[in-house]
Amino acid sequence: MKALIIGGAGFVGYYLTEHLLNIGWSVSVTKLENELINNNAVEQYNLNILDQSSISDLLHQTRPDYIFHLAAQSSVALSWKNPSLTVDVNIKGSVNLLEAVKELDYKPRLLLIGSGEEYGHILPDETPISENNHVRPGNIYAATKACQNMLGKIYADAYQMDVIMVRAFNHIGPQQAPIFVVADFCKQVAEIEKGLQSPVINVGNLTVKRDFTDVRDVVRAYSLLIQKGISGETYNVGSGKAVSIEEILKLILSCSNANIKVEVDTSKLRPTDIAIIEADISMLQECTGWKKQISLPDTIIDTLNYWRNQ
Ligand code: A2R
Repeated sequence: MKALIIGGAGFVGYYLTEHLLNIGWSVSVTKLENELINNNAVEQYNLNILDQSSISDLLHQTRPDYIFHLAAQSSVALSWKNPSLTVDVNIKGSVNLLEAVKELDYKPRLLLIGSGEEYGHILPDETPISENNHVRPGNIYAATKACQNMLGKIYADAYQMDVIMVRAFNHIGPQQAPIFVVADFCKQVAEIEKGLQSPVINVGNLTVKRDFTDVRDVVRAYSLLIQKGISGETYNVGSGKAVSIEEILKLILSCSNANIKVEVDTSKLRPTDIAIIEADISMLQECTGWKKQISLPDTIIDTLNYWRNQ
């Protein structure tokens, strides 16, 4: 199988590349010109998805069976600061890709990666949240991903294209940027252990519950969905079980011998935190048989060890 990963230099791109190579696929990846991918086993191409003709040229050159669209402006915080860039990359970039695929003389399968953030303001009786729930995006990043999802469905229906959409919930693991909670806590603990930070860990709202999955399990779900998913459908990808940030913190602290005090940093509190976000993953499981393989404590120890080695 020939796979093309658009946006392969990011957090998920690294793990998806490794997984696809492991299952014996031939893999091409795109990256931005200033990004680096240290992997000689893949073909690498520079691509900015805002340039539609470059996407077409690349697709004609590589003729992939499967296309994973990971390229995005993926930060919620940056989406508030730079909404135009977020709209350009996440909506216009996706349309450019859909148009380029539409013009091909064959039909590759395309997986569009969206986000659990699209559901936004989830009501208490909507948990665990299923794919046919209302989407009420609460930030600009989420709105652009909801739009990408709608566009994917429109192209699948209007042009009989083979497009599958996912909504991914929180994914975690080694190498994730410390703007995300688990990486942030693990980095702080590792720095405290090395004496680089005073023995106080700064935290935000500990009571909220989120649905965390190891990124290595997430990319397995993506490769199963691109093979078995039904065109035009959306699938949640998550663990199906929400845990509180407090439980996560306790797990991380239990992996360290350091004596660490917990302090609330008000700058980490968000005004509109939703109490619980938990995915209904029955569609994913019925379609692919996917089950998570890596437990939360194992992910946490791997992530902590990653930061200890930095
Ligand atoms: O923003 P950068 O410099 O980190 O580059 C990101 C890249 N990217 C682009 N690629 C092509 N054309 C563009 N105009 C463009 N703008 C940004 O896409 C980065 O290398 C990659 C996305 O990777 P991450 O930001 O690390 O996201 P992650 O965690 O791998 O998530 C993959 C997908 C995204 O669609 C997320 O929104 C979704 O899963 O959760």
